[in-house]
Amino acid sequence: MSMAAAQEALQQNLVVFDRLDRNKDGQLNQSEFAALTNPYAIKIDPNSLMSLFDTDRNGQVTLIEYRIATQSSFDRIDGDRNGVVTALELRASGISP
Ligand SMILES: [Ca+2]
Ligand SMILES: [Ca+2]
Repeated sequence: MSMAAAQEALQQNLVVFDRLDRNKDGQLNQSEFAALTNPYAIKIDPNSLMSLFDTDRNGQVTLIEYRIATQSSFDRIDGDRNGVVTALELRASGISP
C-alpha cells in the first residue's frame, strides 16, 4: 500500500469510527459496534466480530483496537496487497458470500 493510500485508509477509518461512536466517548460499545455490520453488509454475528476487534476483552472497542483490527484484516483480505479490496478478494476471504 502506498503512503497516500495508507493515509486515505486511515482517514476513512477515522470517519467510520467517528460515525459509529454515537455518544462520542472515543470507544465503541456493543450497540454502537453492531452498526458496523450494516454499512458493510457483512453477514456475521456482531458479537463474534466485536470479540475480533476487542483485543483486551473489556467490552469496548477503542480507536486503537479498531485500527489494529481493520488494518490487519484489510491486509489479510487484500490478497495482492495493492491497497484495494475487490469483491473477488472479499469472497476469497470468506467475508462476502
Ligand atoms: Ca461510544
Ligand atoms: Ca477493548
